[in-house]
Amino acid sequence: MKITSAKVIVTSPSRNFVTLKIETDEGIYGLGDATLNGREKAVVAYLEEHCIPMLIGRDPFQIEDSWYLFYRGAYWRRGPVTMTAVAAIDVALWDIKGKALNTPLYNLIGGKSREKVMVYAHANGKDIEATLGAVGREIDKGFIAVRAQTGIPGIIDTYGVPKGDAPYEPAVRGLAQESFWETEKYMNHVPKLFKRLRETYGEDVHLLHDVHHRCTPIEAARLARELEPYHLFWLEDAVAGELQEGLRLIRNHSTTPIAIGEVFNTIYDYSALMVEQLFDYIRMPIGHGGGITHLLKVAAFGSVYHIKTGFHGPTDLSPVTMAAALHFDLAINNFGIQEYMPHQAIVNDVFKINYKFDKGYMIIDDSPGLGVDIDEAKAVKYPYERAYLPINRKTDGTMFHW
Ligand code: EZ4
Ligand code: CO
Repeated sequence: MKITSAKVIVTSPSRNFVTLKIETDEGIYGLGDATLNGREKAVVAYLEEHCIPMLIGRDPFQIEDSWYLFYRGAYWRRGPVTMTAVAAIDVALWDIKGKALNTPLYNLIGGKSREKVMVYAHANGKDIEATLGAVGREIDKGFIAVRAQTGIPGIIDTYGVPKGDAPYEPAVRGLAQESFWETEKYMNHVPKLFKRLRETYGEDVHLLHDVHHRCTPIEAARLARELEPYHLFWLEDAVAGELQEGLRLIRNHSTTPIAIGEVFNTIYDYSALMVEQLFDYIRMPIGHGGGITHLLKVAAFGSVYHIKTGFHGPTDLSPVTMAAALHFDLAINNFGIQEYMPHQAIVNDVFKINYKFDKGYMIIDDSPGLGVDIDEAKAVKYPYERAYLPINRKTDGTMFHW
């Protein structure tokens, strides 16, 4: 089999998605997700200018060699743009192989280790009362794990809480909007939310929280310690992703489990953290971390240290990444949990999906390959629209982490 062509499809049903489609001389094609929220066109250019010309004529079954061609064969390696492009190529090749061998992807990477994938929902509200209600609604839908984010008195807007009634969506069309932040108010408020959540919903529901990179190491250590009585499933991105050493301070002060890595893109962002066992859950998604080939290595390395996966699954990853993640989550032993932020219904006008939510878990059918398809005629009905993630300032104007 040979790769005869490849193209990048950009579509925006409610939000932008970038999809790589690789075609072969046997009529089989594969899909990869190349969406990098707010920087979509950078990945489009990287794929079109630098990767697609090198793909033509290659054997799509040589996935490992292709991975190293696009990773090691680029002198300027690593980084989110590059690794999102590498991921899209890698996932599309696995999709082709599954279709050619007429078997679901999970069978190519070890076979099923479980029948269904535990997922967590998002719940948020403008204050503690509203967040309590939102968590209750997710539990009523059947979720057994819920991430809770709440508005903070005295802070205009908070990560994870939408301004109006629309579902939370991180990127907004147009240029970057400004938000404002005060860590002190946040740190005093969040433990009150989790106290109320445990009083209201008991010990059994898994509760998660995302700090979204906003604490210094000593602040994060205090927060993790103050949340300890509420037994979180995890505290996510308690310090900024690039500050690996910061996790040591959290560990020294708390037993709250730590998740990190949604902005990481290779094993080299994690290796010291794993060996020193400074965190518990790998967040790097297949779509941004070099694809299935690389995540298999990251997960295997983590398994040595009893670290589990908990892949990022926001709306800014397309159904192609969600399906790839679900196959992966089914197959590996050290799966922990999968984030599930449902796409708006209009996304299904462009993408045909093969997974569904069922009582706290996701299940996926046994279509060959990934099992997700894209309708190119529908995709052109939703042209790209520039969108940005917000920027964040302290209330005195200092540029801060978003
Ligand atoms: O802000 O995916 O855990 N989830 C998150 C997300 C990220 C967005 C950025 O594009 O932190 O909401
Ligand atoms: Co996050």
